[in-house]
Amino acid sequence: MTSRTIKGCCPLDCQDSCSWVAQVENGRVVRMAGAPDHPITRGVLCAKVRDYETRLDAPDRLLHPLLRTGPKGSGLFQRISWDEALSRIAERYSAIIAHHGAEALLPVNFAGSLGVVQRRALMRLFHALGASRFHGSICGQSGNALAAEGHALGFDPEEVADSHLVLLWGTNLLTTAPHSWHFIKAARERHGARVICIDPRRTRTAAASDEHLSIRPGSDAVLAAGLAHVALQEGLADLDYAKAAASDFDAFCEQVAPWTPERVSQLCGIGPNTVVRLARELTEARPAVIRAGIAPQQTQDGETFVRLLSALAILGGHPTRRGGGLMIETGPDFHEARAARPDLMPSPTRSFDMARLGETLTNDALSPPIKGLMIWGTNPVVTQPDTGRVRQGLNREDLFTVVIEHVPTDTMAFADIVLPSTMQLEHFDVQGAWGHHYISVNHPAVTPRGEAKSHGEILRLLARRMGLTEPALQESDEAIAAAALPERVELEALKERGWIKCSPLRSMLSPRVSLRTSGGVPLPAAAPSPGHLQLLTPKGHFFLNTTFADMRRHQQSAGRPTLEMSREDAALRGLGDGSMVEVRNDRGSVYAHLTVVDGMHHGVVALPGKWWNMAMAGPRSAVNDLTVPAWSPAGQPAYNETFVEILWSCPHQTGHGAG
Ligand SMILES: Nc1nc2c(c(=O)[nH]1)N[C@H]1C(S)=C(S)[C@@H](COP(=O)(O)OP(=O)(O)OC[C@H]3O[C@@H](n4cnc5c(=O)[nH]c(N)nc54)[C@H](O)[C@@H]3O)O[C@H]1N2
Ligand SMILES: Nc1nc2c(c(=O)[nH]1)N[C@H]1C(S)=C(S)[C@@H](COP(=O)(O)OP(=O)(O)OC[C@H]3O[C@@H](n4cnc5c(=O)[nH]c(N)nc54)[C@H](O)[C@@H]3O)O[C@H]1N2
Ligand code: SF4
Ligand SMILES: [Mo]
Repeated sequence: MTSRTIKGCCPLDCQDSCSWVAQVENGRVVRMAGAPDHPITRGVLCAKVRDYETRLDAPDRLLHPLLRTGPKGSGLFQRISWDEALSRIAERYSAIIAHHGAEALLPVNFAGSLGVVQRRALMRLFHALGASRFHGSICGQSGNALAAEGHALGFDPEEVADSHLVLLWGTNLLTTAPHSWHFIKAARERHGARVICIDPRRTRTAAASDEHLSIRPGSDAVLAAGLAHVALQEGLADLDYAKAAASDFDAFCEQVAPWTPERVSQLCGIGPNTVVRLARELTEARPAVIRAGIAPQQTQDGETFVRLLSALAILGGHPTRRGGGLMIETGPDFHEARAARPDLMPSPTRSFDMARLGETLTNDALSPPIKGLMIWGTNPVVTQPDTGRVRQGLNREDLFTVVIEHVPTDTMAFADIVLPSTMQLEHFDVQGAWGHHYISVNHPAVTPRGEAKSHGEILRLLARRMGLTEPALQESDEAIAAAALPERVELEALKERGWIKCSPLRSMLSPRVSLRTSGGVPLPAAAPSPGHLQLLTPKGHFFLNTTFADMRRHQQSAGRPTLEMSREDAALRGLGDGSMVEVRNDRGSVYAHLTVVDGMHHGVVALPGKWWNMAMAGPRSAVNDLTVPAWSPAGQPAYNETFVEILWSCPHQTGHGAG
């Protein structure tokens, strides 16, 4: 028996970017463990990934290229060879370019794999062809916009151990970035730091905190304005620092002046005394970290939310101390664009907001219209807002769609050609992170299952088939990965060591940022009628967005699609634990089992986990069938501004395939 251990890293869209060790015996991965000496991972993989090797041989794993044989969306395909798949793609893309120009092609990608080869390599092909591009994000786009203005949205999370107060603002860290808890625990032990969690739901993170403030969703900007009001009125703010850091400090003070604790309390559902106490704790801590999640950005006022949290961090002078400041996301010095090679574009091409795919694909006014797509690392039929319109677009007979995937997804069902992609245990890759400062390497542990190929290999094959001679389109996966490394990191050293900490250089001259919000302090979205409840769609503990929702073990761990409701709202409707309910609004309906929970803000329901339709034998449960087509000015989908009615539903009406 041969046995060896291989160093790799988790490619999923999670802030922890863990390093792992795969134990391989006789060509099979028999065990996975977190790298024991990695400062973030510390030997432990999460509840989703601890048996990641089982995904290699999942019963639904895509092993061969496929050609669609049934209507779009039906999921009917036949196996074809790579040779045929490449020829068909090359022919169709070439014909589209000949008739409509290269801008009729559009790549669509998100963060399904954070590996730079899996994520960016194929962009070289589209850039070289002169295809349309995409920008924006379905994740934290409000934060991205504020970071672009110069706001500091993160720092080395290991410094959190030196924080004296941890304010968790709309984040469920024990589910979504569980390893970050090491540093919160250390802050408690070293400095007696208090941990306060502001969340409409009593999550496992809220339960593990010292205090849970159950806030009305979307009223965070109001609360932040109230905290600033108290800090300024009581003379607690670090005025010297705030005046130096802000370009419009006086205007900001004027803006928050009307937000008295009493007024804030009426909108947020948090008592006025608590608002005052929180303001004092937050500004007096030396320092405090405001650790915010992505979910509270998911409103039409996402940018205002982030701006006000940045203002609170500045008012307390927190960024001047180790362990203090606003923390939403942070990453190592790593240059993904260099791997994507936008310089290969023959001339600047048009770009579409990736968070509005439905709109782009159904827009008759586009010239040229989008005629050819390639989708990888994202499952837009489940994760985009306005999924009805996404499906309508993907249903177009004149649209040629290639999907590269691991397993059949709701999106893959609309493909003309499907290409099987390697999983992280089967390919070489390198990645940055969005929650810490390590660059990680991933060595392949086993050879690819079936005929799966890495995206670097797909790039090289397709470029050759299309007759493209640009040398960058033939570079090896290692060369593509190396392009993203900063000058101070050698690929060979990274391959050897597994990870290298590479904090971004702190700019000595941070720009003065604007704290005043345009359009005032936004009020929370209101229900369209009294019976409606606000629907939150938080992350599931056992899924990574839509990934793993097809896996039996993960489904069993997650239970079933579940709607969380407060005791008060359930009693009002005569609903009890376990009732099958229809969650509906004028956009559609999904089904879930009700669970009555404590600590949930009244008027709010939550359906955790991105369940999808194809992976499930039962009724529809994909939440974005319900979410509103609304975006913030920067393009953040306002998933949270969705209101629904809840109806008791007879089991026989919702059996297999109903809805
Ligand atoms: N297990 C697991 N981990 C994940 C993911 C996953 O799917 N599963 N996804 C990854 C990704 S892509 C991301 S972006 C991150 C997201 O990480 P988080 O932002 O931490 O995740 P969410 O569960 O979306 O939201 C966190 C909390 O915000 C609360 N919330 C919702 N609306 C509001 C509001 O208006 N105000 C306040 N104060 N709180 C609100 C929700 O109740 C929820 O408990 O997690 C990553 N990690
Ligand atoms: N209602 C609602 N909608 C949301 C959210 C929400 O909280 N509520 N969250 C939003 C957020 S924060 C995010 S980040 C997005 C996530 O949206 P997506 O990125 O679309 O979701 P994922 O499930 O992460 O999709 C990853 C897909 O990539 C595939 N994949 C993974 N690795 C590879 C690979 O190596 N090669 C290929 N070819 N495919 C791979 C997986 O199999 C999976 O199908 O969803 C957004 N949508
Ligand atoms: S999903 Fe996150 S916590 Fe789990 S192994 Fe991957 S990086 Fe670590
Ligand atoms: Mo995300």
